[in-house]
Amino acid sequence: MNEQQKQSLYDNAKRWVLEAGEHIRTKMHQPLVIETKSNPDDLVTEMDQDTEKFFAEKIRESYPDHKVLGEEGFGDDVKDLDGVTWIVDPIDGTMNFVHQKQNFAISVGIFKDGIGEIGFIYDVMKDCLYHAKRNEGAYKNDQLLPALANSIPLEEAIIGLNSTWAVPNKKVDENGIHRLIRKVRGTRSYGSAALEFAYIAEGIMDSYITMRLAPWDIAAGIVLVHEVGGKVTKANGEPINMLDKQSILASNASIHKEISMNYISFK
Ligand code: 2AM
Ligand code: CA
Ligand code: CA
Ligand code: CA
Repeated sequence: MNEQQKQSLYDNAKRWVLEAGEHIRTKMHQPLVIETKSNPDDLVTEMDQDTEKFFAEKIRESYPDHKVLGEEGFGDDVKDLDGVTWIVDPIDGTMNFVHQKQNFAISVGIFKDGIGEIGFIYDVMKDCLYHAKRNEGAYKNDQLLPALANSIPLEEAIIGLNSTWAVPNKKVDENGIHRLIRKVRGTRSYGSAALEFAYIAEGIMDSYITMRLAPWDIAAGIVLVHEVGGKVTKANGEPINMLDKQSILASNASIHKEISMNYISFK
């Protein structure tokens, strides 16, 4: 992919992300069909499905040789990341979408031969677009995001966690997580993995630790966080497998190593 092709891919993806967001906003107050998936709290709506269909159609029409990996099953059965793959979460934070009508995002990551090239995280109700191209910096709307500070002590960090950590869990060394919670300045839980990644890229949160995320939860976020010098790994520091689900530690570099080495032992 040359620079011009990359720019045109980026421009099309951006247009579709904004168009999908606009569509969601106009339909926001219409009644929703809500179903559940793996458990009663795992929600999906027609809007998740329609938005993913919208992306799959646009991508297939313009880029028949690209692959689509999406949460709701309208993409392809992706077995490898050879060539160009669009990794799409049509609505990240569906529970927020349903209950709060805000605090959800469209997340689109474009990978080439396994490397994250382009990322979009669109906070639909705030009309705020986080975007990045590899080696060209990350932006919040028109504002270039500065490189993350490299010397934040853990005592002054804010970390994103969810309630998984407050209940007993066989896999988790609660001791480590509890020590970490006592050590840091504060914790947050936003309910959208994509937005938590965006906040790390923006430098308003220092780490995000979570149990089990899928490729579409993290694809765009990885591109953004890398562009500002942050690190994304499995919770114990091992490299991510972009075709699988896994725990995640996304963080500015200053505390990434300390957290993965001294506080977390699970995969
Ligand atoms: P989703 O809204 O696209 O499903 C919630 O803390 C975050 O975890 C959201 O980003 C949510 O994405 C993600 N998540 C991943 N797997 C989930 C599951 N099985 N149930 C609920 N949220 C899940
Ligand atoms: Ca979901
Ligand atoms: Ca998601
Ligand atoms: Ca989703």
